[in-house]
Amino acid sequence: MKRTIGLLLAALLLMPLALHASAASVPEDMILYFAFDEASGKDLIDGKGGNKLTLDRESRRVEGRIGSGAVSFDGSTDQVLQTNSGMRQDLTLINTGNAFTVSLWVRFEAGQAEKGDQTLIGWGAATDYVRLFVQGGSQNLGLQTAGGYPYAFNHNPDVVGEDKAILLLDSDEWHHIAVIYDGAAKKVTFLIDGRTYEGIPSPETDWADTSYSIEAMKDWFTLGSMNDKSTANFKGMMDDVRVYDRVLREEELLALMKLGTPQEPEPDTPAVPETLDAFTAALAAVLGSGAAAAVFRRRR
Ligand SMILES: [Ca+2]
Repeated sequence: MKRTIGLLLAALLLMPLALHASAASVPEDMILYFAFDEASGKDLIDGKGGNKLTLDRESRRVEGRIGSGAVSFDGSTDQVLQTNSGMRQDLTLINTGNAFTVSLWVRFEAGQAEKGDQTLIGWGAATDYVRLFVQGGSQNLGLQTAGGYPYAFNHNPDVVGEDKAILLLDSDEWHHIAVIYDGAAKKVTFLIDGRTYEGIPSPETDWADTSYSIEAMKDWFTLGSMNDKSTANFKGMMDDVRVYDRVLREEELLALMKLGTPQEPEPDTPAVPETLDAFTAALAAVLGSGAAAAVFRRRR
């Protein structure tokens, strides 16, 4: 009986370890996850599994906004991070007939407001692509497919004022960006630092008649540039890129935004004893010293 109590207590004491392990798992509905937290090297591993990007040079690794690492882009035409090598070929990444959510952290270099288009993420080939970018002309955050439509911005590009995306982003500080595409409603929503902006389609846009499908990594998945690597390059830093195959709820996106901020310690979490003596002492605190000693006499 006492041995049973001891084993039960041991299981209870070890529970925090088990809970911690499950909390670290990657959600099923996430289809890509690049944390950029590898200690060194050029490989960028997809935490969801099965995919890999490659840095053109290791020095692009910088201090992370979430976790230990992030990657930097210099905005030039010949030193752009991207590759499709090592990517799974069976992955339906973006299909505008369905739903998807992209979440990432970016840090634009200040003074880049006059730069042309800056692509954050691109999918697909030169003639069949979707990209998330800041447009040079309107200076707003946008989602675009080849041919210019469907094409949506975080608000009407004719609007001027403090809501211009580039004014929010062009600041040498980290910002959280999300784009949510609701395939059923044919609706695009952008979030910048937790604030919602409805996507305003361009006049010729008809999402309802369009079902762009980037079925696989047959061509390109790029970070910081268009598919051909040489145009619309991003200048700044990027971290924690996540792609989901559904619409994320607002509270889920706000939780992603809070990642990396200092967390309050969990109250009254029992410490896990590292030695048998410490374990005996912990057991004695619950059972009394005589009962604890009896448990270990039997085990020894
Ligand atoms: Ca990171």
